[in-house]
Amino acid sequence: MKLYDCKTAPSPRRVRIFLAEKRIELDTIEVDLAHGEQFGEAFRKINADCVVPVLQLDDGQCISEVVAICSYIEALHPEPAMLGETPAEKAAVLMWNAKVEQQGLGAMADTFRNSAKGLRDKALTGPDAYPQIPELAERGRERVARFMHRIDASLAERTYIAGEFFSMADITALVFTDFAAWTKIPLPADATNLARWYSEVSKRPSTTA
Ligand SMILES: N[C@@H](CCC(=O)N[C@@H](CS)C(=O)NCC(=O)O)C(=O)O
Repeated sequence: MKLYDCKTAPSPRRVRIFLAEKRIELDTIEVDLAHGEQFGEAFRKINADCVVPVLQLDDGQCISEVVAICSYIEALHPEPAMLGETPAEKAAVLMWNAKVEQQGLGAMADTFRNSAKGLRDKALTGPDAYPQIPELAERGRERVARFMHRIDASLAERTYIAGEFFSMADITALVFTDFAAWTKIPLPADATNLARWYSEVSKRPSTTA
């Protein structure tokens, strides 16, 4: 198996942290997103959507989408469980992971991709050109701040994002929060539960993966 990766991008980082939590090492192939390698003929054969991560199995099958890759890895290596153990835990992890992806990372993507100078006609990932809409960048910043308050409120009731156990949902939320910090969107000053959680999960050795 090998992982098509990009060290600077948030989505493949989610898979690297997931693998590190499970102490799995995989061969990786760095895809140079900054220079457009994802749009070249060779990578399009790996993923026609032109995005990383992609896990390529030994028989050549390519699995894209972070959740699909992590589900495959969890099925092969169930311990430690990162997608929940009981049916209720599994549902909570997928539920929170989807919320963080859509409301957190999705809002961050709107903010970043609609304002970064190098992405002028690439406001959406993929092979097609989409011009930036500056209003979406502004709306994205507002949505990020709102969503941070939303997870702050839920973290008043539980230790981790999906319950009393560290999971895939925490990895997604950590990558979202780090991505926001990198684009100079800080944690809201009154989000004390989120700050407690962020400080705790940032200390995990897997986060440097
Ligand atoms: N929904 C996809 C998102 C993948 C994605 O957006 N990857 C970004 C890096 S974070 C990418 O490859 N971008 C290529 C580009 O910007 O052209 C997943 O879960 O894997």
